[in-house]
Amino acid sequence: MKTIDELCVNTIRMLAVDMVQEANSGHPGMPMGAAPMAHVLWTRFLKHHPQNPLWPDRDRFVLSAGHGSALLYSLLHLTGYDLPLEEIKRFRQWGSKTPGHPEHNETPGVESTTGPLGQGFPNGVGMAIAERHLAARFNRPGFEIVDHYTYGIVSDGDLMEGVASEAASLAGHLNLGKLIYLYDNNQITLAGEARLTFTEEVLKRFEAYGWHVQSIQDGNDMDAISKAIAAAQKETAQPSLISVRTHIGYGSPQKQDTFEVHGAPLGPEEVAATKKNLGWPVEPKFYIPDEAFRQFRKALDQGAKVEKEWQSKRESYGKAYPELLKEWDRLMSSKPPGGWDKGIPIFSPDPKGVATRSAGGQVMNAIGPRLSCLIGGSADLNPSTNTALKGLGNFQPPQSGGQEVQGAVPGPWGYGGANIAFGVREHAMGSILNGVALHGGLIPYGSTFLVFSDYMRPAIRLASLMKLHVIYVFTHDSIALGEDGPTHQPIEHLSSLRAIPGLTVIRPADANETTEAWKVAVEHQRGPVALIMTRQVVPVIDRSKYSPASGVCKGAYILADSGETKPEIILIATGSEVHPALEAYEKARAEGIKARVVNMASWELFEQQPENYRSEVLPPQNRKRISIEAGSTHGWHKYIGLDGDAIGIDHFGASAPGKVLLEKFGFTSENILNRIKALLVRK
Ligand SMILES: Cc1ncc(C[n+]2csc(CCOP(=O)(O)OP(=O)(O)O)c2C)c(N)n1
Repeated sequence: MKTIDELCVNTIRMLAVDMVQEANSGHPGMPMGAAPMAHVLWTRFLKHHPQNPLWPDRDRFVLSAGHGSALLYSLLHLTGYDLPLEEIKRFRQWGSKTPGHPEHNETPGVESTTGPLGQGFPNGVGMAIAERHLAARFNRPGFEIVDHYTYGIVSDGDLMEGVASEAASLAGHLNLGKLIYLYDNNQITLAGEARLTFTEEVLKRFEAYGWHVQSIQDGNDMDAISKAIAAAQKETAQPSLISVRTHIGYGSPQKQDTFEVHGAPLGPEEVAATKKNLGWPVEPKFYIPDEAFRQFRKALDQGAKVEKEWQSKRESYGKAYPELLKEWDRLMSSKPPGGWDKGIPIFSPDPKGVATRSAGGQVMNAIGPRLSCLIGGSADLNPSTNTALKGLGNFQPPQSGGQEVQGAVPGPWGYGGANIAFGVREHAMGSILNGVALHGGLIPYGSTFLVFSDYMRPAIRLASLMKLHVIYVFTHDSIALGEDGPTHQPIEHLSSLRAIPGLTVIRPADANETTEAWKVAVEHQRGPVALIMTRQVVPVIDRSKYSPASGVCKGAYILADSGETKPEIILIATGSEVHPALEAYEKARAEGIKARVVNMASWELFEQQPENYRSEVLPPQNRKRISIEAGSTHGWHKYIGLDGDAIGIDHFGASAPGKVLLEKFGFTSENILNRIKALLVRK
């Protein structure tokens, strides 16, 4: 005689099996093994309301092992999210709400896009950070309007990935006690037994990170799982990892505990054998017993109840703290407050100039307090990237240290702090930023040297895919960083970031353009923005002589133009190379050459402009064009065409002072002028 819980667990299992079989594609093994822990978590602990998946104080659930999507879709359908059985039957099909891996924005209730192993883990860390930060700022005694857990299911593969280790180390340091992960310890991966590759003591490793760890030997023992989650909740100072020994493909007579069941349908015969083995009717497919359905759907009433309780708490909070509630609502609406950019710095023309990284630091510090939703930091590079928000405090566990710690940012110490010290963990930083953005209420930013954006690329890609409002500040943006040499000098990075769909890359030329770029970054809500900053000083352009910096918001604009007649040559430059381009333009003009300088700070923003604007800036008939950018020329032919010339650097840099390198590699007005002349005489 099966208990109702066992019936529910088998319902999840068999739905997943049928989904994968129907699609003839997918991963049945993980859902079959992990169904009991998922069932316990979702029906006994998870605070959620299927009819209102975005309710702000819901618990967050991340399926880090995203290949087990059939598990998540089964749970979403069964508990009453807007995911009808039709969608379950259309698993992995064109236009369905049940894509191969869970996709945020596509399926109600999917908190994060997962599938690249390891990423969901730090996403949850980001969510837990956001929760603690908002709780510290908004909760008041008796009014805990921010008070939820972040749960996840992680797999062997997740825990093998380095990004999870980085994030686990930081989560332990930060004492994120409301983060609880269940480890689907089935000891099988895609290509074989974990024994081939993964024999370390995982729990000891997590213990060393400062996690609270527990182990359950029988993955079908739901009481043990329940007790462990309850114990994890009680442990408030440490994040929790609960290892649950499961069996991949549980119930399949031929395939349980084999790697074949990880990522391939069982096949009709084995589906039938598995169903018989678990006491399940072979037909109909997608069978959901009424009793199990009713049990799962209790989530609707329970969800409505907890949300209602929260809503009334919110109302009385609003009576006691009307200003705070207004601020909370504003944050959750993801809109910057009116006049948020008041007091944003305007820089006077200055031929000596200022590095855009330090202009950026000044801008951030001017807007941070008024915005009050900016939170982030650097991967141990604050003194170089200039991204500390002074006075806004350190996001640190309250009891852990204090202002005497070197490198601490002036301001309070505790979860209310807006400065997150990520340590030397670029990859986790990127994925944690995604988690903070997914949580809602905050605009996360992260900074490092442009060359190290490679270390966080998987996270940037996912931020773009999810259209998250994340801001990256990448400094030391070219060979001009100098003596650190080619290991630190970005070459292909601008081009490779531009290749990520949905990422907006902006490379301002001077301090005032940095201000404009930040304005775009704050207001841009359709995906991440990468701000690319110089290490070296660059002149502050005299805008009485040249066009205003506000042109940056259009991506490209005519900065200088020699007269009414059409130019003979167009120089297209970005960032620090706008300055030698301007110098070359002046020299060319003095020699009677009609030139135009187009400052193309952002390809992506330019592409969004109407056709007539784009052809005004770059008239199609004008084929003599030169791009100037201290990076790979890859991609520039899109704008300079077959008849153009690209001044760039298609090899690694060298260790020498920045000025010398710029000279040696041709980023001087003299060289640009020579190239102008050469292009003009070219047939
Ligand atoms: C970053 C990344 N590398 C490789 C893969 C391909 N892949 C999908 S699942 C998997 C391993 C599966 O092992 P585990 O995480 O233990 O899941 P289980 O076999 O238990 O379902 C691999 C290598 C991936 N999804 N992401």
